[in-house]
Amino acid sequence: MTITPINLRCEHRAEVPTIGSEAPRFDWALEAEGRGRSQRAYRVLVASAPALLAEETGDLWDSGRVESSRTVEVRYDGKPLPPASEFFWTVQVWDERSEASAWAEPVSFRAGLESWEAHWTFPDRSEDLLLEAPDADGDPEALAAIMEALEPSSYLRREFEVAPGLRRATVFLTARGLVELELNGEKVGDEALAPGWTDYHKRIEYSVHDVTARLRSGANALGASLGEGWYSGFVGMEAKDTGHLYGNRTELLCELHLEFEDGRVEKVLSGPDWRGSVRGPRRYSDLQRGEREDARLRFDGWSEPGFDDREWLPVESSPLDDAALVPAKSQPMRVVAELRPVSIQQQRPGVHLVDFGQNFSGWVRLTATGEAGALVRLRHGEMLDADGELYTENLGKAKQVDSFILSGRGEETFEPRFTIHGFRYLEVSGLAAAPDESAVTGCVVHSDTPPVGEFACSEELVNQLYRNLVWTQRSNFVSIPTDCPQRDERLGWIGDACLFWPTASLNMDVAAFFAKWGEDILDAKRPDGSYSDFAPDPWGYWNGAPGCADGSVAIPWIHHCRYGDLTLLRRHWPHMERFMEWLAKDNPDLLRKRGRNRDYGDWLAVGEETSRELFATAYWARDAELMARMAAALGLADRAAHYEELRAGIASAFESAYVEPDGRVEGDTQTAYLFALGFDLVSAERRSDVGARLVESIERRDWHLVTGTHGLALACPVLAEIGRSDIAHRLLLTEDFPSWGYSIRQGATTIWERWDGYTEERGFQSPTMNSFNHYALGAVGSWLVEGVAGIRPAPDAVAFERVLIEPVPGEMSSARASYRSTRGEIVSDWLRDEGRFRLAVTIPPNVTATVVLPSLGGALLEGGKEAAAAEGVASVQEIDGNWRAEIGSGSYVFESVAA
Ligand code: RAM
Repeated sequence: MTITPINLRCEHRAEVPTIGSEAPRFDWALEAEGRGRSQRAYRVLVASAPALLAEETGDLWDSGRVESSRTVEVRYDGKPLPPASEFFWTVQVWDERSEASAWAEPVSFRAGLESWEAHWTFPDRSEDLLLEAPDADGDPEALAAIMEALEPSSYLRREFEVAPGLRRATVFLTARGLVELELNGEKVGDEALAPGWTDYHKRIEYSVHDVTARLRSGANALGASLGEGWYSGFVGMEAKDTGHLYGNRTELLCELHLEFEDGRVEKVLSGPDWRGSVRGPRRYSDLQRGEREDARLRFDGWSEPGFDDREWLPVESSPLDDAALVPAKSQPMRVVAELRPVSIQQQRPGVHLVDFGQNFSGWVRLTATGEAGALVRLRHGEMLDADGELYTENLGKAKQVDSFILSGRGEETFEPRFTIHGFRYLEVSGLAAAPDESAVTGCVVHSDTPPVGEFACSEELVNQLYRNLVWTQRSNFVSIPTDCPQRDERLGWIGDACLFWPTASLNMDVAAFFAKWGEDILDAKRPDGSYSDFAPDPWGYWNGAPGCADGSVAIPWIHHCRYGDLTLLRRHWPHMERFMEWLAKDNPDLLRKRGRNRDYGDWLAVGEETSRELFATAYWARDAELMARMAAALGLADRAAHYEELRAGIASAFESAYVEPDGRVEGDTQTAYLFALGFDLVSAERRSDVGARLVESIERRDWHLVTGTHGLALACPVLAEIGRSDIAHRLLLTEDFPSWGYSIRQGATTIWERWDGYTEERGFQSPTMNSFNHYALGAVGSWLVEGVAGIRPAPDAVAFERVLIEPVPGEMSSARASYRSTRGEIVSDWLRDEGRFRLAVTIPPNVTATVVLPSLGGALLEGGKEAAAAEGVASVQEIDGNWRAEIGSGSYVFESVAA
């Protein structure tokens, strides 16, 4: 009967993270045979070498046996951790009978640099840059703009000697711009688009790589190539024609630390002794516009020792400035998957259309053969127009055109490095012959957040909806959570994110991802205490909008519920308090009448306009409710009382201002009812009238939702809560306009920005704002897992320490979801047929659950026997037509049978 600690993570990351200045936190999940298992005690060891752990010694920290069931946020409390070093840790636990587990497989983490000695380094650009006319997809205006802003990539190199006796070699790497580093002819690490997007004037992330195995005694070489990225390329729709948002020159910062057996440390630093060139193959690169490579200019062997760099130029370098250099907090971006074409068709002679069958973010790797100087052009788009041609009008200035110039030296492979596109279709032109299926690869690129959830049910339409929303998340979690991956916007809208976050965090482990983006949100905060509408915010002029800024309060709370992250709450708390003061300042009558700034309201509703004041006030009440809960979690009783009182005040102001005695809410819109109910803004005696009005408002639309993104996020949970889950199910299965099913019938493989992004009658919506890969309307995903499949945290449970398994089956015949929580895997898997409802449940050790399933008049069995007598089942009751069982950890198969 073993119990085993698994999934060891430090600062929410399984892969070797580099920590900042704070003492790191550890967590682990448990795996055990049998039922009702739990952890009674733990012991953590942290050591400077793995061999010490094998001897059960933690030279840096030995927590000793701690009598506690705690498995999340266990904070390091040992000797100071020396900078620029690697550490190893493991954990052992004792189960409920005090039997010890084996030690977990050790894992490691690193400490970052205390201070940098390297200099920002860039090639001398005094020479003619050999500017080249980029591909502007036939748009002269765009061409002029790109010409002005984009320059050839910088290449930098340096050789160095390594003496014998090397023990460890570590690279610390970042850039102003994007960087790829090569060592002795091969790329270091597998990251893409590093160092990602931050406000580079305030904070730049760096990555750390162990390269010990890649070095040899004697001559070695480093080579770095740089791209514009978010630092100096085109960003957002406000980039207009300028580019160069944070700076106009890309620069490298890099340190290679060589540690020798005798304790000596040598450093290879970016600085004046490097050589540089701007005459290399990458003629320009831009995240939105695309990239061009001229293979005739490839420098063979440039990152290997012995390369002839006499034509390369000296470099310039500059010392560090005030921007903080911090280790990357989140998983890096990577090529996470590869897609094969599902079809390749000739459009016209020399022009082929490739369909990858899936809308996604990334780029294409292409293998081609042809004459020297031949230009191969790759255009990327999400849709086809009525003539079957690539549709790119909705991209705005984000041209998404890559081009490759062949060297004529036989088969050549091209893969862009410093751009990213949102697309399903690729148009290739300039090839001598039709591309072979194996020559075209769709590289799926995003932040490598670990998948933790799965969902499937008996309705294929709903399964497609789920796949679409997962792909939309994958396409948009790219360094930050963007609204869309394709057009000239791609911004971290906090409103969209907070709607989707409950879903996002059930699909992927986004704990580390938000640890990073949360810092971007704080960097974008305004001096007056309000939050920006998106982050990072390079322009600094949109802030405080209802439903947007409020997300900065909601997301930390969601994280605490999912991951048990008090550190995150503490970090954000003072900022949230200031925001609440900012809200209160101009709204003494507790209605949010002023300070609404851009005031987007219930964004993109079709045919119903919800009062913006009502909308804003509802969010304020919700903020106050979450603030009260967070204050309680932080042990701030006074603040909790303050915010409870504020919430009650706003709710009653809301009710008197907007709710009539018969339950009619101002405007009579679906969203007004959903807010009143979902944010608990009407008194108990009016709830059922308001609920009835909500139902009427949906019936009036022939059982369709016409809300915008904010109303939609509440629809299914609220309908289920008022006892009308039948309507929630009906919405899931609707196929005519407006509905998720409608977009699926039009072939959607991701969630659309707008219900009417494309309609059979009108065709495409206005190209100025029409994305087919926007997650906000995918916020229904959490209800698929929590409602249909029925996996929910119990009220007030931290990191799923107590779970409620309560499926909402509707007319479906089966559904299954799993969620790999920080504590371990949770599964709910139900099926019904004649006279029987079967529910298989898995609950991880240390967790208890309440299981609720329909009573069919007969008995409740578990494993074929009476459930109440089953091992691990603490109690069984029949209440209001449902069975309710309290259980401990383990796997169970319940069956509710007819009389
Ligand atoms: C659009 C974005 C985003 C939305 C804002 C208000 O530009 O695409 O989805 O939240 O506007």
